Amino acid sequence: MTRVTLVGVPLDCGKRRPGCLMGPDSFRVAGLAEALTALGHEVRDIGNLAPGPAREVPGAHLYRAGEVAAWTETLIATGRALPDMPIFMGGDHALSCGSVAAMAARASDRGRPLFLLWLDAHSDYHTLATTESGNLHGCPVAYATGQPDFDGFPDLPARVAHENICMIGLRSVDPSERDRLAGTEAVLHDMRAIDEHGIAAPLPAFLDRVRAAGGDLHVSFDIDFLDPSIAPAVVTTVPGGATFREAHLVMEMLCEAGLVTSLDLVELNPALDERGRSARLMVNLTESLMGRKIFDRPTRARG
Ligand code: EXY
Ligand code: MN
Ligand code: MN
Ligand code: MN
Repeated sequence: MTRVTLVGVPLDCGKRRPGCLMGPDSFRVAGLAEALTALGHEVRDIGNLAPGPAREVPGAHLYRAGEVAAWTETLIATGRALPDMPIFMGGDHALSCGSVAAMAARASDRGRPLFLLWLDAHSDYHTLATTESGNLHGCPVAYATGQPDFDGFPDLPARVAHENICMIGLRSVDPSERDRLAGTEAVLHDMRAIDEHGIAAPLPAFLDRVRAAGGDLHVSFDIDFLDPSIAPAVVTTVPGGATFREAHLVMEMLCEAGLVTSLDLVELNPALDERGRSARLMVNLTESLMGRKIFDRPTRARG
C-alpha cells in the first residue's frame, strides 16, 4: 500500500494553445483516485494549487514566463514538503520545472539522489536563451538540471544529475537540445533505439542504478509519449509514439521494481480528447504503475 497525494496543477501557461488547465479535473472525472483506492492505496486529493504573483523574467520572446516561474516557486515549496507519493496532475509540462525541482530537493533532504525517467516525444531541454518557440513546456529538464539562463526563476534547492536521467520515447528534439544533450551522460532512448532494441531496453540497468544508489525515482509522463492514434488529447502530437502495450510494459516493469516515489501526468488537453479516452488511458497506465497486473509478479521491496 502506498500513500498517494493527488496534486492538481492547472498550469496552462507553458505554451500558447489553452486547454491543459482542465487536465486535473479530467483525471478526477476519469476516476484516478477511485482506481488507486481500489488497488488498496491510501489516496488523498489536496485540490488544485494556485501560483503566487508572476515573477520578473527577462525575455521578450518568452511566453508567460513570469507565471511559469511563479508556479515553479509554488510547486517547489509545496512538493518538497509532501511526505508520500505525489502525483502531479497537469497541466502542461512546464509544471515539471517545479515538480522535478521539488522532488530533487525532497530527495536531498532525505540524503538521497533523485533519478528521473522522462517519458516524452520531446527532451524538453531548452533554456530561456535557446528556446525558439518561447513555450516553456519545452524547458523543464534544462531547468531541473541547473542549466544557465533561467534568470528570474527560483534558485534550485537541488539539481538532477544528467547521469541520473533516462529519456524514453524521443522523436522530436531540436538541434540545440540534441547538441547539448549529446554531451551529457543522460540515457536517450529515441524512436530508432526503441525500434531496434525495444521500448524497455534501458530500464533494467537504469532501475538497478536507482536501487544501488538508494535513490528516489520521479517519473514524468507526457501524454505525447504515446502514439497520437491512442492518445489524441495533446497539442504537440508526433507520429510514431508508444503503443498501449509498450507503455503498459514500461509501467509494469516500474511497478515490479517498486522504486517510483513520484509522478507527473502532463500535457493532457481535454479540449482535444475524444469522449475522455486519453484521460482514461493515462489513468489505466497509472493503475499499471501502481500495481494492477495480469499475473501476480512480486513487487521488489526497496533495497
Ligand atoms: N522543442 C519544441 C519547443 O521548444 O517549442 C517543442 C516542445 C514541446 C514540449 C512538449 C511538452 O513536451
Ligand atoms: Mn514534455
Ligand atoms: Mn512532449
Ligand atoms: Mn495493467
